[in-house]
Amino acid sequence: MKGSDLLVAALENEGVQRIFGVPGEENLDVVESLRHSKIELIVTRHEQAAAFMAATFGRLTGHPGVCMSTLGPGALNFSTGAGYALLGAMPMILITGQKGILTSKQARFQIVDIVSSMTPLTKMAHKIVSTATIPTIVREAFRVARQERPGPVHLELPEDIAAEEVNQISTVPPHPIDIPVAHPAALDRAAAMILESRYPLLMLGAAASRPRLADALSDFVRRIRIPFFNTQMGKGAVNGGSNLYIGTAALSERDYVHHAIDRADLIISIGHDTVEKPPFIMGPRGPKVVHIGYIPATVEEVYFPHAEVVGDVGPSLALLIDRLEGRLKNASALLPLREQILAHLADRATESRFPLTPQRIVHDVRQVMPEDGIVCLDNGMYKIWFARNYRTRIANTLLLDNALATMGAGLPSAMMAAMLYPNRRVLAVCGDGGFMMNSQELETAVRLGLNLVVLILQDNAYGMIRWKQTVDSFADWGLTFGNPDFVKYAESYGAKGSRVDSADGLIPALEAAFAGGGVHLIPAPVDYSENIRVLVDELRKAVPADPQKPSTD
Ligand SMILES: Cc1ncc(C[n+]2csc(CCOP(=O)(O)OP(=O)(O)O)c2C)c(N)n1
Ligand SMILES: [Mg+2]
Repeated sequence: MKGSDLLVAALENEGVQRIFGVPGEENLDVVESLRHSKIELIVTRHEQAAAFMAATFGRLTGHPGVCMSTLGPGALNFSTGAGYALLGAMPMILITGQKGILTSKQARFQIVDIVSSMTPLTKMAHKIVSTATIPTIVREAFRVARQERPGPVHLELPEDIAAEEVNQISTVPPHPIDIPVAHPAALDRAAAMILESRYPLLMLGAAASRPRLADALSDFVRRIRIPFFNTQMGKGAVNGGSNLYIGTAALSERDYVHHAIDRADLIISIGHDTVEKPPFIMGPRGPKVVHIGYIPATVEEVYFPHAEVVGDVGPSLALLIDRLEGRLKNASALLPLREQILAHLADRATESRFPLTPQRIVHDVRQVMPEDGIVCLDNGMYKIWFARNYRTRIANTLLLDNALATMGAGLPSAMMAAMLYPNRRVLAVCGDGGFMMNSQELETAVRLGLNLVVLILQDNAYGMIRWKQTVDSFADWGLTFGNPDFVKYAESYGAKGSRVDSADGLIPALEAAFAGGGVHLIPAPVDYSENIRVLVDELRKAVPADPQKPSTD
């Protein structure tokens, strides 16, 4: 047995079934050990995509996804994926190779200090210098990656340690860790504030989307009966409860959902993580906030809760609702605002203008996606529209990144979802900019035989930045580009492609693509003039910048 065999045995011991990556010569011992293992090696066409896929595996399952690269250039290509998992709280293990550490036969060729570069991008970055430590280090890496707040862990395995012969060393068996529930005093304090509140509102943040929380949170929402809104990454955290849904805070202020937020006197904020663009801005005159989370709230200029319930969120919520059920008189005080807020979101959703409006695109995608279908967004202007307007009824059915908010993750995250849920419809929605940042992974998707539809919103521009340019009164300059013929592009990969030529053409194109199976690209032209019309002009008029206290008073 050699070091790499031990590493792979330790990974098998953690239940790892797949590793994504691009090996280099420094990983060849590991590759050979994988060949004799039950773990599948899935090569991607860029390390960034491997990291996005591993992170998404962690996000959707709660178990760390694993990716592997060579030293130097390959490892540096993991940086964005590490940042994505760190800010997004996605458990992941990044394994990178390195030249031997006992001798230096190639001088400094390809050597950069990857452990140092990974240190600020991970929860832990560690160079393995002895085969004897591999079982404990791997166990510790998985423990740290999974522990709240979850995130990435980096392990560097030098090639001579990988190749070193070892006597059999046994792996460390994982055991379940049940984290503590909130303190009774914290629960009592929070319950008292909620009972006193006249206009309570629930907010579901990023950590509310942890896969293991879905049932307990859904139960809490149904029993408390206080209307809820969510942050972008808290979208789709609960199953059902849609009669209490009052909107998504895709903007920080002055959206229709802020009609309710601005009138609330208490916000019960579940799982908010301030990596997200603020869903509302706290100030001296605003509502009180009770933070409920796995970990304490970070204190920010825009977020400084008045009370906290810290501990395992599911069981803590069960204890909290026991203190509240049947005693809440004002639970639905803000519910009358719901219909009016949601009605605005339906505006122009069926308009037959072509190129398509963002509202129509969101509407049509919702028609085509079954309740359990998964939409994975890249980053661009359409993310705001999907966050505001796309309704979800099942947890984790809209995957978006409002943390690192990187372009390029839409396609790889959708590929991972399609691998995990082969019987559900999976749709990637990308801009023409973000799609091209990792479009090479179409080859991986085709090779893996995935069923996946990719909708590319074509404006021949970095649309979101162009929008910001206009909002900030800059000249419209420098942000347009050309595109390949996306249908031919798809075909050249052995995928399929079809164009949308009319407003009524999107639904049939999506339906046909899903029915046909395989990987299917659908480019659709988008009319982004709605960005200014709605998100700037209309909201400026409709939602005052400095709202007075509750008109519902
Ligand atoms: C890797 C990366 N580079 C740059 C940005 C800044 N950025 C945010 S959105 C955006 C434009 C996205 O263009 P596209 O994918 O075409 O979507 P659109 O907004 O046009 O719909 C840019 C450049 C980013 N978020 N991530
Ligand atoms: Mg674009």
